[in-house]
Amino acid sequence: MSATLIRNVHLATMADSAATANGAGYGELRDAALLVRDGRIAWLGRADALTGEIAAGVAEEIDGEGGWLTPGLIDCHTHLVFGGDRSHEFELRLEGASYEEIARAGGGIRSTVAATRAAGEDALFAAARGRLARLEAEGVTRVEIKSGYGLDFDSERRMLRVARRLGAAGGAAVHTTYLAAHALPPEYQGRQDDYVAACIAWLGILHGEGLIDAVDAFCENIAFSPAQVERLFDAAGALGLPVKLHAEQLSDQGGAGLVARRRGLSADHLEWLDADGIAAMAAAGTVAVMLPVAFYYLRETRLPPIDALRAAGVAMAVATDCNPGTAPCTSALLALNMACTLFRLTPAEALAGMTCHAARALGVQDQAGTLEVGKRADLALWRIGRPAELCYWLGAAPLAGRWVGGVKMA
Ligand code: DI6
Ligand code: FE
Repeated sequence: MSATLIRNVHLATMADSAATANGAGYGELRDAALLVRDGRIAWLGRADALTGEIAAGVAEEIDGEGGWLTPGLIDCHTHLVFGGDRSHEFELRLEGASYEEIARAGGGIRSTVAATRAAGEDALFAAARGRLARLEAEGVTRVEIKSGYGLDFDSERRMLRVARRLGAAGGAAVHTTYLAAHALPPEYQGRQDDYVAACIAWLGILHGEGLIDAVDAFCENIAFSPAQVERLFDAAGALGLPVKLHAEQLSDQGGAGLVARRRGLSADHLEWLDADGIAAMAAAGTVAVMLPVAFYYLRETRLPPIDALRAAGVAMAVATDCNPGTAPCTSALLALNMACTLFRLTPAEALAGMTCHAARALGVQDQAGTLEVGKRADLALWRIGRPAELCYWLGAAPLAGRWVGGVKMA
C-alpha cells in the first residue's frame, strides 16, 4: 500500500475536455494536491480540502514547487522502431524532389525497410530506446508504436518484439500496432493482392504470439487501395483487433469513412478529408489524429479541415508521427506547438489532443488521459506558470517530474 502525495501544485485535469469531444478547457484546479495509492489516483482536490484522514499512510511527499501537474502525455501515433535514417532524402527534397517521386524511385519507406531488415533486434531496440527516452524527457508516459518497416514476416515480428521490449522496460506504456500494409516490399512488385494476403496470414500468427494490439494500414494511391484495406480489416475484425488508418494524407481515398464504418479507433493525417468522412467519423466516435510535424516536414499546404471537425464534434488527438521519412521528431512539445501554429488548435485543444483524446485514440480512455480518481497515475509535473506554456516554448525542457503507474521516473 504505497502512497505518494504531490502537493503545492496546480492541476490541469483535462477532464472537461474529455467530457465532450472538443470541450475547450484544461480542467484547472489551482492550489491543489494529488494522492497516488497503489499506482492509481486515489484523491485530488484543493489543498485546503486535504484532511489527515485522506493523507493517512502517505509514505512520500513531493513538493511540486507551484508547478503544474497534467496527465502524462500520450503519443498515439509513432513509427519509433526503424533502422537507419533518411537525411539524404531530406537533402533531395530540399533540392526539389517530392515525397512521391522519391517513393516511386524506390526510396522513401523502402529505403528504411532495407535498413530495418539489416538491423538486428538489439540494434533496433537501442536506437528506439534512445528516441523513446527523448519523448519521455518531455513528459510522455504512453506511446503507440507501429511495425511497417519490416514488410516480411521475420522483420515485422522483430519490430513488434522490440516495441514490446520497450514497454517491458517500464519507462512508458507501449501499444503495438501492426502496419505490414505500409508499403509494397520489392519482392512483391506487381503482386499487391498477394502481399495483402501475406499480411493477413502473418497477422494471425503474430497476434497469436501476443504482439499486436491494433491493426493499421496506409490507404493511399502510392500504397494500398480501400478494397485491400477492407480485406485486411476483415481479418482484424475476425481476430477481435481494433483498427485505425493512415487516411487522406496525400489524396482523398475515402479511408476515413472506411475506418469509421468499422468503428475504428482513429483516422490519422486527414489533410484531404471530405465532408462525408467527417460525418462518418462523428457518427462512429472515431478520433481524428492530427500529425502537424509530417505536414510541416512535407511542406504541405492543404490543412486538415479543423473547423469542420470541431463543428462536427470529432475528437482531435495530436501525435508526433515520429518516423524517419516525414517526421523525424522526438519532441512531443514541438508537435503541440505545431498543432497550434500550423493547424490553429488552441493550446487547450492541443493538450487535450495529447492527453484525453489520445487515450481515446488508443481505446484506454477509462484508464488514462485525465487526472481523475481511479485512473492510472501517469503524471507529468512541469515548471510552468500556465498550461499554455507547454505549447508556447520551443526547447524549454520544462519537465520537473514524471510518474508511470504511480512509479516516479528518474
Ligand atoms: N505516412 C507517413 O507520414 C509515414 N507513413 C505513412 O504512411 C511516413 C513513413 C516514411 O516515409 O517512412
Ligand atoms: Fe504515420
